[in-house]
Amino acid sequence: MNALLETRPVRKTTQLRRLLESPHTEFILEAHNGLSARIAEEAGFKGIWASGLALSAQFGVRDNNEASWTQVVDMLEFMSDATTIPILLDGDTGYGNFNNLRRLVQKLEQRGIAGVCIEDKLFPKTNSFIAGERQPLADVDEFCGKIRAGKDAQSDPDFCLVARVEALIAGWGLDEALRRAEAYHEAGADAILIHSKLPRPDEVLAFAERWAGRSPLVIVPTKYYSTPVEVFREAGISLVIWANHLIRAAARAMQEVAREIHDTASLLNVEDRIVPVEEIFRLQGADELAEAEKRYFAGRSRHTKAVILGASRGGAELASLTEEYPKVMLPVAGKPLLQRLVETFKQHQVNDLAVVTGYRADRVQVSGVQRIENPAFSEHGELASLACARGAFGDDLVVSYGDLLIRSYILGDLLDSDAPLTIVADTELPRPDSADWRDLVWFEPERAVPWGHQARLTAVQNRMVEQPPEAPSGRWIGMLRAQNQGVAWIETALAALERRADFATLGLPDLLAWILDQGHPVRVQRIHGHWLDVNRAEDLLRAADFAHGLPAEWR
Ligand code: SPV
Ligand code: MG
Repeated sequence: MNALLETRPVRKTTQLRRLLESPHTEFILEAHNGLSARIAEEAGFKGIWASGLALSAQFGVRDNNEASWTQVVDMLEFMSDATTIPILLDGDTGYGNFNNLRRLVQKLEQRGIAGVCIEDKLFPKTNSFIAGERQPLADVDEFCGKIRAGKDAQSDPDFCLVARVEALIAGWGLDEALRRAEAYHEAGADAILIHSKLPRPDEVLAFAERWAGRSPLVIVPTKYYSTPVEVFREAGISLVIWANHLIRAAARAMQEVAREIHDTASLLNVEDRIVPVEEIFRLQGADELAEAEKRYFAGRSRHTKAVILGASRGGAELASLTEEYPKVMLPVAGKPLLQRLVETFKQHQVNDLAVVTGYRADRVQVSGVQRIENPAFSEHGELASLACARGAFGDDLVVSYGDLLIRSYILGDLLDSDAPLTIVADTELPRPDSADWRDLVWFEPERAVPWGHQARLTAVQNRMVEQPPEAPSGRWIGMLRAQNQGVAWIETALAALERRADFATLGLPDLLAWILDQGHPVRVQRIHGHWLDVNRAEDLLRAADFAHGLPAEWR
């Protein structure tokens, strides 16, 4: 069939049949587990030899049918799942008589294995390179019955059964090898594997000449490896099996690295010789899972980042407490404020956290949080600190003042918002003569449901100087969430405001005001208490009560 006309992926059985029947000499490589199978495919091989030697070796047992056939088949399933190329199983003697082979063929088909090779020895077999001449051969008629049973058991017409002739290995000579091959061919084998343990290909080439293309011929040049493949091509060999080279490569690499780590008690010498863990992730297909999570697992796959502003020392009222520490590291009931906020984020699976530091940056120590320094914090307002954290923005971002304590549901609701930009505002207003009379917001119900929690921001002010025509609707608590275009609005606003001469004096409300001016909708998530910030020494006591869950008067 013309490959260009094929729309569906070619079945693995068909791929293997094509390799065997190809007019060219083809090559397949040994693999022994899912990872090595994928590596073989990535290297460009069109097929895999599931070697009995290598499979038993990776289990740490001998090539004497010590691993059960179901253990082999379980491993084959991982290998098949990890690859798109056909796998030819080295099925030893078929793990029993004709009946065992029938069941094996059915199970192999069910697990996506394209073919099986069986050898004319007796169960339990021994590797051909271990005293091969002493190994008994199967009775030809019995072996032919096994072949016929295997062929009758397959349901996919392209599943391949390769009959392996061990007569040369056992020292029975060329004529016996040919007699057996002819019988197996007659019994229905799709190909003949002629095996030899000589360091030169002579007997295999002699066999090929006399076989004269009666059926595809397969060889395993482990011992006569120095033969140029051109020789095999000229001899009309259909399939060459590189039968054990990944397990041997892995063993050497593991021995060297294990010894090095043990002897030096250090990883320094090995790090550059081994693949990075990211390469392991790639081989495992981690990217595909990340893509699938986007498609199928929307809620959980959200990757929200958070930027916490913690550069300032805190106001004059905290001066005596903040000689050594910035405000965010002040202890509340024995734990720094920032630590409490970080734990709230982590409760909601927001684990990608950055804190902008400035004053006593060295004292900001909270594990699992990236620190971004704003060296000019003393001349700068919060907006400049936010600009320092630009590199930590993703397409889903929470920005928060660092001195906040909130009940966890507030962040949970914020993370549920589907608006591009959402701020949290308390509808309870501070006293106009207090230091908290700032970050004031005006909003109106977003939908015609006056009792709903969602509202639409209409105005925002850093600090109100004049009495406004309308009383503020609430106070922004200093936490916002932006998603996708909302993050773009913030980035654009930062870029525009940075050009202003007074940039250093601006706060986050100025950013929100700029975004509102552009006509972008900003959602307000309304709350009523359940949070506090720390501006004065007595706030720390209230914060301790809050942290302990005591029903305190917070404002
Ligand atoms: C295997 O790879 O397990 C084989 C080939 O059977 S050989 O080890 O050369 O016999
Ligand atoms: Mg084998």
